[in-house]
This record gives sequence, C-alpha cells and structure tokens, in this order.
Amino acid sequence: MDVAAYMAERIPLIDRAIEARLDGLANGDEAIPSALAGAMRHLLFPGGKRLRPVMALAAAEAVGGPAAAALPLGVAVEFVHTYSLIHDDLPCMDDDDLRRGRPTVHKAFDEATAVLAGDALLTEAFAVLADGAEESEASLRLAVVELLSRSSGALGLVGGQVDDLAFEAAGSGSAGTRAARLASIHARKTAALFRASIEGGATLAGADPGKRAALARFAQDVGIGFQIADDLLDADSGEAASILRLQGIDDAKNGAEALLGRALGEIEGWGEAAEPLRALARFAIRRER
Ligand code: GRG
Repeated sequence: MDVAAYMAERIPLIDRAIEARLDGLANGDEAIPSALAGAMRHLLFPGGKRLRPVMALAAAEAVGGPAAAALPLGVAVEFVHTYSLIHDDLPCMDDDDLRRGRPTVHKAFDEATAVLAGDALLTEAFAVLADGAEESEASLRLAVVELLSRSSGALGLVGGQVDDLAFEAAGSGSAGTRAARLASIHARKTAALFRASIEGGATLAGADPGKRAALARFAQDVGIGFQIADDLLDADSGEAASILRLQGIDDAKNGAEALLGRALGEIEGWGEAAEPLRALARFAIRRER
C-alpha cells in the first residue's frame, strides 16, 4: 500500500471541504470580520500533514463505508487541531514565533485575534458536524459530537495541556510516577484527537459497537505511538514532557513499534478495506517528518 499516494488522493477532498466551509464564513450573507477570516485560515493553507482527517476517511473505509461519510468529521478534527496549535503557540502557553516554518497566528495578526481565531475554529468544528454530515443519521452525528467534545475538552486536549503545564512546572517525582503521568498527558493531548478521528470516522460510516471499540483501542495506541515519533523527531527540543526524558532513543523506538503491533492486531482480519488505515498507522509511528 502506497500511503503517500493514498494521502495525495484524499487530501484534496479534505482541502476542498475546508475551503468551502471557510469561504461560506468569509463570503456568506453574514460575512465574518476579514481579520478573523484571515487568522482562521492562516495555518490551514498551506496546512500540515492532514493526518487526522485522512485517518477519519480511512476508518470509514475500513468498516465498509464510503470515505465521504467521514468528510465533515475530517474538517471538524482539522479545525480542532488547528485551534489547539494556535492556542499552544500563544505567549501564555509555549510562546512560539514560528509554526510550520511560518509566523504563528499571534505574530502574523495579534494576540487577541489569535485567541479569537482559535475559539472560532473550535466552535465551527461542531457546526460542521451538526449540519454537514448529510450522509449520516442524526443519531450517529450526535455520537460523534459527543466523542469530539470529550476528546477536545477537559477530558482530552484541554485537560492534557493543563497536566502538561503542571508536569513541566513540577519536574520531580519518581521515574515510575513520571512515566505514568507522561502516558496520561500523551493520551489526552495527542491520542484523544486520533480517537475522535478514527472511531468517529467509523461511527459516521455505520460501524457496529464491536468495531468502534476496537478502533478506539487502535487509535489510542497509534496516538501514543505518533507522539513518541514526534518526540524522536524533536529529540533536541528539551521538552519536559518528552518520552526521551525518561528513556533512551532505542527503548522509545521499541516502545513505539510495540504500540504499532498491538494497534494492527486490533484490526487483524479486517481485509483489504482496512489496508489504508494500517498503512497510515505505520506512517504515523515510523514517519520522518
Ligand atoms: C492549547 C487547548 C490547547 C491544547 C494544546 C495539541 C496541543 C495541546 C498542543 C499542540 C502542540 C503539541 C506538541 C501537540 C501534541 C500533538 C502533536 C505532536 C501535534 C502536531 O501534529 P502534526 O504533526 O501537525 O500532525 P501538522 O502540522 O502536520 O498538522
């Protein structure tokens, strides 16, 4: 399976859907302020790898559905991901000047606009899910709204970020305690959004509860493995919440491979339709960018 070809085929679908949504906001009957529209799209075009939305589409296909069933979720998770990056870069958080090699949103615009652009993207994500998924029943959309809320909110991204800030400030504790706290931070900060993408994509395609549960476990392992890959790529960052503060490079790589193996075991026997999802999991964990 050529994962690059799969991504190159799916990403334009996602980009067009994101573009249409942003265009509707910027040029609709009640057009939004132009600075807000600019700040909302600043990190979206050109964007990042679009891994979460592509995984949402692949998960829909893995359970026998059409990729299109997960397209609104793809837009929604990319909006949530982008909001989290905008807010993470703010002076009161990581205080970064650059993101994806370009000025962060608060540098390109100003701090208040960056906060508000993040707020607007987060809110819009739920509007997309509520009114955009014509292909899926309302009850399925509602289940996915709940999943994405939990993954993004206090139980997910936001809670993980709070724990991360506390972890960096504390800087002490036994190795075992620190490892457990780090695993919890990565589960919330990183894996939760993978779970919303993957379990949610399958849910919109009508997956049964057994498959949804298997994909939730798959996504948890892929998400943590993705974070380990990120820490390995960023080995010199000095980041407090990096796995490399607790173990060496070889141990971290072996740990990520073990997570990949366990994740793939969850969807063993799912046939050809799950091949893109398998390939994306390998890419997420073994990636070099
Ligand atoms: C501020 C609410 C709030 C949350 C912040 C997600 C997050 C929590 C911070 C973003 C920075 C970070 C280190 C997140 C961990 C997950 C991660 C490695 C994100 C980068 O994802 P990629 O590589 O990014 O998919 P691209 O640029 O490709 O989209």
